[in-house]
Amino acid sequence: MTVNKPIQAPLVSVPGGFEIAVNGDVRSFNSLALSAENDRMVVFDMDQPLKGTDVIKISYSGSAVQAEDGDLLEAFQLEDVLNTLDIVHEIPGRIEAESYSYQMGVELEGTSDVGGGQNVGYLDAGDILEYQVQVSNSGFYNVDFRTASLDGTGAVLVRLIRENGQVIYVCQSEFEPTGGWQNWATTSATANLDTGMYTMRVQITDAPFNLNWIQFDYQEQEEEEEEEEEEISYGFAFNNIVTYPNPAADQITIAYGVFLSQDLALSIYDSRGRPVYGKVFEEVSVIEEPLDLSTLSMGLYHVFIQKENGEIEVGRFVKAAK
Ligand SMILES: [Ca+2]
Ligand SMILES: [Ca+2]
Repeated sequence: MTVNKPIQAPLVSVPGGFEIAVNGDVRSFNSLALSAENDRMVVFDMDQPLKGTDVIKISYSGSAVQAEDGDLLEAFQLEDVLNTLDIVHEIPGRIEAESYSYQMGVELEGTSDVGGGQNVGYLDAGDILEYQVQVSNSGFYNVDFRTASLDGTGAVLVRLIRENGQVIYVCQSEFEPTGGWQNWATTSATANLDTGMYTMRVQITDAPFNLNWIQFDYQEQEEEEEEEEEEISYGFAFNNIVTYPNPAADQITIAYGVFLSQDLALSIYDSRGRPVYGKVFEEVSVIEEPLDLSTLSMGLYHVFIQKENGEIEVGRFVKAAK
C-alpha cells in the first residue's frame, strides 16, 4: 500500500484498523512493515498465499499510521489492490490462450468464437506462449486445442517445465485450415501428466493460425493401454529426425543432419515423459547414433534434438517385442 506522504517510523507491526478482503472474504495477515526502499509504502505479509485471479480490496479505519508531519492516515473503504501475480491455471481445466504469463511473438485480438473473449494470433513457427499451471490429477488427459486458420496448417509442441528446469514432453498437435481466421475448430491430442506445479510452454512449430484456448480433460486411468496403442498405430512422422528400423526390438539408429556444424543435444523420453537417454554432440553436422534398446520397456518413445539456436526437432520410435 502506498500513501501520499512519508510514514512515521517505527510502525506498530500489527496495528488495528486494517482489513484485507480477498474475493469478498476478510483474510488475516501476519504483520506489516515499512518498505526499505520507499518511505511512503507499507508492505503486508499475508497468512495465506494469494492467487493471480484473486480480487483484493483493503480498508482502514484505525489511528495507528501517522505521517512524518504528524497527520494521521485517513480512513478508507474497500480500495482496489492491483493484483500483479501470475494466474495459475488448474489442470484439468480450460486455459485461455490469452492468459499467458510470458509470450514471444504473439498478439491478442477479440474473438467471435463461442464465449467471446480474446484469442492469440500472428503466430509464427518459433513463437512461444507460457502458462503457470497446477496439475491436480496424475494420469491420461485429452487435450483440446481451439484453433482457426484461413488456409495455413498449424502445429504446436507442448511441454511442462519443472521449477528445477526439467523439461517434460506433453503432446504435439497439428491443425488443419478452417477456412477463416474466426472459423473455429477443436483438435484433440492425448497426454500423460503427473501432479505438480509447472510452467507450461506451448511452442509454435507450424503457422499461421489463431489459438483461442487449450482444454485438459482428465481420462480414467484404465484407458491408458488403449490410448497408448492408438498413438502407436498412428505412425506419426515429424520433421527430419530419422529412426530406423522402426519399430525396433534390439537396436535403433537415430539419424539427423543440419547444414552448419554445431552442438546438437539429443534427448529421449518415454511415453510418460521420463528421460531415458541424453547426449550432446559437439560441433557436428550429422548425427548417426546407434542405440541399444535392450534395457527399455516396450512402447512409444519421443526423440528431441535441440539445435544451437534453440530450435527443437521432434521424432518418435516404438520399442517392440522381439
Ligand atoms: Ca509471431
Ligand atoms: Ca480465449
